[in-house]
Amino acid sequence: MTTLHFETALLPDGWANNVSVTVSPDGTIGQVIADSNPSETVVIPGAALPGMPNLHSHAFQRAMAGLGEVSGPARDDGEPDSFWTWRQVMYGFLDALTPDQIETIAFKLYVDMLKAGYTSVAEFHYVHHNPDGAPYDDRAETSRRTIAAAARAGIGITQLPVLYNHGGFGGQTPTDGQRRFLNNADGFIQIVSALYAENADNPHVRIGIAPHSLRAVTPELLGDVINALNGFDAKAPIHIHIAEQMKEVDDCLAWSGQRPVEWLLDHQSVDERWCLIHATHMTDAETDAMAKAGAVAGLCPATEANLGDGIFPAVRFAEQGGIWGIGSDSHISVNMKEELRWLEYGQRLIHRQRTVLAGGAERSTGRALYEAALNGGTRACARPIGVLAEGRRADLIVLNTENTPLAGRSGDALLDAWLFACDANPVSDVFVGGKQVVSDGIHAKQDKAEADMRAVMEKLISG
Ligand code: NGQ
Ligand code: ZN
Repeated sequence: MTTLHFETALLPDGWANNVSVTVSPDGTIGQVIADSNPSETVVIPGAALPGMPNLHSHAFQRAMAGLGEVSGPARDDGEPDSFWTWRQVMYGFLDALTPDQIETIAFKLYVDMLKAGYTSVAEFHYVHHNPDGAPYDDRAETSRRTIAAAARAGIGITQLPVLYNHGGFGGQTPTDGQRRFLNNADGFIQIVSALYAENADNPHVRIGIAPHSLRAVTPELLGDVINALNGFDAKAPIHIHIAEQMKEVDDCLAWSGQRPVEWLLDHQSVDERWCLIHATHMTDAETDAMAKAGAVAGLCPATEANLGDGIFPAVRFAEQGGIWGIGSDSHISVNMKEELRWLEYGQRLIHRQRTVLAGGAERSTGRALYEAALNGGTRACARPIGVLAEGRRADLIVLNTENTPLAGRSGDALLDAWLFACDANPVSDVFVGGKQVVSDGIHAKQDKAEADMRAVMEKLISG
């Protein structure tokens, strides 16, 4: 049992000073005591907060961040650059990516996530096969590499192997660019069962599944795989991309007569184990029904802006009691404040109001955003995280409060200053399962991660 002492910390019922947190050898919090007066122990200066879950990641995309910003050739059909043209660039990027490279990119990304204050990640993992599209000898090869990268970096992971078998609604034939993603039910369940067998007793790892989208599966395949999953774990998380683009909504209507969220709510028992990624384009009725179902909205504002998706109806969803969390998705940036700030700013711009997600009178917007994202991220990752309390993982971050704009502030004002007014990253220390992985802003393996990543990027660009 080790004990950590913090000058100040955000506990479930608010801020407290002189907080001691005991951590058992397996990384779980024992006791949390406020106003304790440690004598011989080191008190960690700054403000401690639960570490943030990053509920949506495609790790490999970090290596192409920024490469999709050049406008494409003017096209005969007059279609502008869009999500769909970006997706072609992304598919091209997968032509040669090796398992070693996949692991190196994820390792560097996860080191950067920890430094940014994310202490766990839900990896929506869909590059399963080799560049020809044939499975590796070990079908779970690239999934294992991702879990290994998380272990090396020291971040908790919810690994979500992706079910992907079709190129569009109604079981359309996949395109060549999708060849590395494809599995039928049997091949997919082999991956899931291998991952369950290996990670059953590891408190840092949780396994779930991610049907990629309603475009990539048929209703039958979706049902079969969820039934099989329930044989392993009837509470395992299920994540799916949904209603991100208007073309997707239109194609779903043409296929089924229903919109994507409407279809899903009607055909699956969507509840708290589900995380609907993006869910950007919903009617009011869909928004209310999704909130009522308890599914988490997996919001990725930086990526959604980058890809030109649209703006999620966050105000209505929150008013209906909807639960949401944040992810950095394509990793166009790895910066928690961008996700939370842009979520709030998008809503301010639409509604022409301020403090729109504060959730009531005289509440700090920063605190409300941070706690909502902790809550949704915890549900989506399906691990005992997100709160500094007995029985949860000892995953926490410490903000350096010595420099402006945090200096001289306390309590919620620290969160408002960080999320709205900080340009530098004030995260100084990060603990995962009670183990310190970032000290004074430095991750012990950051130089190795940077050197290896640079070598991969040079190779990928030179071909
Ligand atoms: C993805 N990304 O799987 O990486 C997707 C694009 C698709 C986002 N949805 C591909 N942001 O949805 O077909
Ligand atoms: Zn995604």
